[in-house]
Amino acid sequence: GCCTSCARMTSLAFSTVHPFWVIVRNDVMVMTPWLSPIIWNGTYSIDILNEQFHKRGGRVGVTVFAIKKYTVFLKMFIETAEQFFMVGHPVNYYIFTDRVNDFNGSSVVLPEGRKIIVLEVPSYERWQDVSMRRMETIRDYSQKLFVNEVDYLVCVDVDMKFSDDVGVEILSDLFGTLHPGLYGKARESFTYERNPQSEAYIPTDKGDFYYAGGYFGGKVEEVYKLTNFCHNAMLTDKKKNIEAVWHDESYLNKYLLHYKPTKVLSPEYLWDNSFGVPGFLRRRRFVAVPKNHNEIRNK
Ligand code: 2GW
Ligand code: MN
Repeated sequence: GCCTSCARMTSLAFSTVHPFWVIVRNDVMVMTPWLSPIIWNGTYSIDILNEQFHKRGGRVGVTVFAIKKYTVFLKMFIETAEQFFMVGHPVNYYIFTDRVNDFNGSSVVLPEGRKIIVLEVPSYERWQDVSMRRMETIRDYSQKLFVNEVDYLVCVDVDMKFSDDVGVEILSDLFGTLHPGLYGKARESFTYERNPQSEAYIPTDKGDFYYAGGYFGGKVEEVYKLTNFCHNAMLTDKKKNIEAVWHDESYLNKYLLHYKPTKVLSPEYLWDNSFGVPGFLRRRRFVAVPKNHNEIRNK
């Protein structure tokens, strides 16, 4: 705690005096100016949230893309997700790949209610297209598949592993995640697209947060709207021979500036150990797997 009275309040709250959880983080922002919670360890009770979610019978889908050599990341991703992701809740893993034979789903045994669905997609020559076309694919499958099977979608990068709990506390109509590299940095230094001709353009005096391309989600209908916007914006730019500086991430940031997320995930949910472990980071729930860029990125 910051002072003795905070410390006392905390211990009182956890004793018998008051039944409610007390939000005790004073080192980080726990709410946006538009009153969406920012999710950090210590700001919620997972027991209450699990009970609520269970009563409503929510279903969660995860989308992950493993194109070309990126199939090597799937095993670690799934195995650690089974340890930490939405434990005790139904989950559909939607694995999009061009190498359906690379992933032997039978090697991972999933408990009832959790399953892997492998979906074949074309691979693009340019890696920028591999990354950006995820928006189009998620949009299309939202309409033709996800909407019939799940309530929420969690759309993430595959070059990652879970190392601590990620549960229903992240779920909301529309959520984005604070990029670990730009957390706490000045708005002017955010790597938004700065070309006014681009659909992803954000001027230097605008922008709430810098959100990460590798972790967003929400209700299927909201994810449909987000991915539809991003894909169409990319196509409009492409006609003008423009490609935003950080590809899909730039368009995502533009969308979330105008359609404010109803929850924001702290960098606990998307960390890279090359940034060290700052004091505010009490948990590292989902971390980047170091990759040999030359080896993995060249076909
Ligand atoms: C190949 C060469 C160079 C870069 C990416 C790829 C590649 C990516 C690939 O051969 N196969 C593949 O399946 N991918 C998918 O795209 C995979 O799901 C991967 O996690 C995702 C993004 O590529 P990644 O993880 O190598 O790039 P990061 O970690 O720098 O991603 C951030 O920036 C991207 C835009 O440049 C995206 O916004 C991404 O969501 C961000 O996390
Ligand atoms: Mn990545």
